[in-house]
Amino acid sequence: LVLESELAQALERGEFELFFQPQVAALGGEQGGALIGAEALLRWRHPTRGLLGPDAFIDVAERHRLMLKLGEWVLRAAALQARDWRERRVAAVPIAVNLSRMQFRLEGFGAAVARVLDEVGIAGECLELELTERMLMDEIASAPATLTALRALGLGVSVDDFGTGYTSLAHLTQLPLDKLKIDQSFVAKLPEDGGAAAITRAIIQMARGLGLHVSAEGVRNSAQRRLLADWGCDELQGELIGPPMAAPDFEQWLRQRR
Ligand code: G
Ligand code: G
Ligand code: MN
Ligand code: NA
Repeated sequence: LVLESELAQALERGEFELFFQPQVAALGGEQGGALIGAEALLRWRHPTRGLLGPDAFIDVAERHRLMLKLGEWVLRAAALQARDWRERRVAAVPIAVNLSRMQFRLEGFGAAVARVLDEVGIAGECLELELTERMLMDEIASAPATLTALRALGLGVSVDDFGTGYTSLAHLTQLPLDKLKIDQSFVAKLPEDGGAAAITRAIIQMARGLGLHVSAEGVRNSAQRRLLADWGCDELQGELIGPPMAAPDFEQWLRQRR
């Protein structure tokens, strides 16, 4: 059990870190094509319990206002990493940041993002934001304006875990979005499961019809990669390509791949 006060203290002590999972073009070799992005995934280097993933603490942070502070830390850390990778010519790809519902609900969230970009000195194109269907539908009244403001800053907006929520398709066509990320539960059942295959193909077709990019998460084997590429999926993410890694390991992964 984690307490809010422990999280606040961890933030002050600098115990949070971002890991990065590569996102690559679906077309290319056995492990996909060119690097086109990296997803930032939050970790807590706990002094006694080791490396903790978000499942161990996000819910607690969400129940308190600490998630706003933590979310802003993540945004700034991702922005700093994007700047560092550009400056050192490691990679000039956007870093995708997972938003919490509390951040997305915040009035003036667009302005808060603009402030971080300005402070760090990067363009909006250096970041992408991932939202869940649930977050979009819960804030359907304010979502169009918020998304429009974010995209005006140059940020890409993706719908995470797509296919598991309850996005009204009517709303989907109206919202200014850039990308759908097919939930890994569907990808995990490929290639055997006919139902998962039908849903995956339908999402890819729909995304293309709506002019959205489409990415598949949790790609673990080459049969999955081949099917997704054949079906027209643009991007891949998953263990087959690379796991979430600390920044130095990500850089090493990238060097070895070239
Ligand atoms: O690596 P993985 O265990 O990191 O992530 C588990 C869940 O935690 C995923 O659903 C992911 O979207 C979420 N998550 C990871 N990093 C962050 C973050 O920085 N902020 C928020 N709000 N959620 C995150
Ligand atoms: O933000 P999102 O809910 O998409 O979080 C992605 C989660 O999926 C993270 O916890 C990440 O560590 C995990 N993950 C990434 N690639 C794979 C994979 O190939 N297989 C499985 N099972 N999990 C993965
Ligand atoms: Mn995500
Ligand atoms: Na996801």
